[in-house]
Amino acid sequence: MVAASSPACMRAKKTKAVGIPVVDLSLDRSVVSELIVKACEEYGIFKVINHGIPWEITSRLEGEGVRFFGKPADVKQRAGPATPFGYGLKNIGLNGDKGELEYLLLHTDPFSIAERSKSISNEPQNFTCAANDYIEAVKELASEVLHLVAQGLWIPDKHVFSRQIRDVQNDSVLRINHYPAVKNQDPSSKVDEIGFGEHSDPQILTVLRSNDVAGLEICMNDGLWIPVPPDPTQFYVIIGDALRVLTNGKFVSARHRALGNSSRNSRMSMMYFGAPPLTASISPLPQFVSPQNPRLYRPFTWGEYKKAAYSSRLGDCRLDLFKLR
Ligand code: GA4
Repeated sequence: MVAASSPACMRAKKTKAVGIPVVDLSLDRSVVSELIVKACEEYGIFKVINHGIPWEITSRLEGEGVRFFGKPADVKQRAGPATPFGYGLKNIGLNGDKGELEYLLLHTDPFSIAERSKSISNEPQNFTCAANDYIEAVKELASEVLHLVAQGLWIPDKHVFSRQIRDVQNDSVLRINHYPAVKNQDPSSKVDEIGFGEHSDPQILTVLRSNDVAGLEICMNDGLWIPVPPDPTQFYVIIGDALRVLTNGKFVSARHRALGNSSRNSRMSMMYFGAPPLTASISPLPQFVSPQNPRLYRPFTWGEYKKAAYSSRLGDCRLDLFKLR
């Protein structure tokens, strides 16, 4: 059940049929960059189509996920607990948050992936390759989106955002969430359960892909939740807190959640969270600060923000700790 003490956004029951913006990456770059900036300002989420990521790359990692989550509970536990990396069951983060899911949370560094693969797969090499190929592909997509963001914001240095996630020391993570299917029970009984509670992502941006089972919702400014329709062949980009700060609040970091799975099919989503190195400074870029638009956040490092995130509860507004006004 949704707790009475949960944030207003989470208590809102109504949903409305508003479309999440769709951005066709094959269109003219200047048109695309404008569409992306508008979507980042208004929604903090958009869907990308014609993204160029081969289906084979996505389906290979999905296959590895299905194989892993299909294993007996005691075998999966060998890849856990997720503190924070590894296999997690219902526990989220380090401060008592719970959700109706199981997941794998992995640092994207190839060495960490290779190490973790040993407890995830009987053929670790296959998991390692599938994860590394997927990470490379979505990182390219994220970089391309960040180039377009810079272009749409008229920033001459098109690498200003992308270099953060491309740095060899980047702190990006990969998450595979599995929301089990409802078996032999009234599907309506799961409706009020939360799969993964309301939160914003701390990183720069998230690239999300799910199978065709619904569940993801986004919170609009007016507190209404809107469903994000699943589309297995496409990707959603979600703006994170770090990019919100870099743009001095021009972009919104979308608050989102996953409902408990009420379907007879299990839901699986894969998220790449693009993050800078721990020592990177996260501070509003000078372009976004003026007497009319005073600086909203004090400078901090990604390491500091990550520490604040892991000391907080999922639904907390972590950015408030760094706000100046
Ligand atoms: C939300 C976004 C990513 O899934 C994540 C999550 C992380 C975790 O599951 O370990 C956190 C959550 C996320 C934000 C607040 C802290 C940390 C759980 C939690 C309660 C991997 C991330 O980077 O931050």
